[in-house]
Amino acid sequence: MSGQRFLVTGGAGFIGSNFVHHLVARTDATVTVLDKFTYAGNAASLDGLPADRVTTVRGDICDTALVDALVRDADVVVHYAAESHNDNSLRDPAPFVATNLGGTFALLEAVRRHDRRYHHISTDEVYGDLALDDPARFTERTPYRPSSPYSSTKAGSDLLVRAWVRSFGVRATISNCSNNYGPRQHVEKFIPRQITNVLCGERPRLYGDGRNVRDWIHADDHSSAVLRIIEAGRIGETYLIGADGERDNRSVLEMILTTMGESVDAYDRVPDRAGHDLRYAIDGSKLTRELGWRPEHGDFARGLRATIDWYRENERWWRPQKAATEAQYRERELQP
Ligand code: NAD
Ligand code: TDX
Repeated sequence: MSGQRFLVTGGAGFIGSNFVHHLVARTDATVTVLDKFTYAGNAASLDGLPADRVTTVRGDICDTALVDALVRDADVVVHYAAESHNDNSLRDPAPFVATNLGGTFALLEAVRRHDRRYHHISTDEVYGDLALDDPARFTERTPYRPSSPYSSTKAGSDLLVRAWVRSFGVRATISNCSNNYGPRQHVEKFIPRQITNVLCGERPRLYGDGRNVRDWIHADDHSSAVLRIIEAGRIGETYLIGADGERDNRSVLEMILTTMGESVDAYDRVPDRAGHDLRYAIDGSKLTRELGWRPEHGDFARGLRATIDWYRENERWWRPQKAATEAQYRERELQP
């Protein structure tokens, strides 16, 4: 792994930027970030990184000429770039199809041409959802059953990767991770939305009855798992990444409120998300068994406190996005 050149797509987003920081801290790799800087990309997320090791290119993963040149100059490609928000995909699926499917296709063709190692970042949402009272969890063998435009385009992108491995011998691995939390997550997402609502004096918003369960993992743990897979994962394999962090949305919201010194019921219930997945749950035992990976941030209450502190201390990072994000949510709440 020494001295390798990484191309990280979506490296100005929440999880991609976490991985770039992780890579710089834990390896001697050099990194090129390819990011379109959509509403979700934030240059400040890459602040403090050494200029002699990290280069940022503003561009689209659907731009085949640009992608070809950048892939040619890399040893390893790690593909994070995506349209990532379910609610947005319900309002306008078009960019999800273009970026998540078209962009992955462009990258796969380039890694095929140049025979580069490729790691594909995906989500547990490709497996659909589980019943609240079902003891089952997702494994690498669970059939694909995505629900939303977002998750169906991620599922399609995973299938492209599998086909390129089998048909063209592309050296790829795939990881499907559960819900991430931590610093630098866009304020459209559940946890940062509620934290910043409280900081702005706005009431948090819970969809439906709040019984939906998400399996939370700290973004630092996601990054260490991805690096481990790149170092030691078997080509062609899929690895699920999770940290046994199942919690229902209402409990998470109540934890945010109490941690921030608010009354436990100081939130509003708003109309449910269309097609809202009930429960996600990851069985991550393959990754532990095969590659010896374990999460280091298993204490959710502690991770949440640190995340709340980060949003308190980094208002300059999130404030510019807050008003526009909430304006879009207000439109959604007004829809019949
Ligand atoms: P994000 O929305 O915070 O960041 C996405 C980044 O991709 C942004 O910087 C954006 O500018 C960039 N981007 C979007 N379209 C692009 C394009 N056409 N070309 C180049 N760059 C483009 O997303 P995130 O939450 O950091 O998610 C990153 C990846 O991890 C996604 O592939 C997502 O499916 C996956 N994932 C996310 C979670 C989660 O909980 N957030 C969980 C599992 C997997
Ligand atoms: O205001 C809200 N109120 C609310 O109750 C918002 C924004 C969300 N929710 C609920 C919906 C979900 O059940 O909270 C849960 C989490 O919502 P999101 O943060 O939108 O995440 P989710 O839809 O679970 O998808 C996330 O995890 C899997 C990421 O956005 C995806 O990119 C990832 O693949």
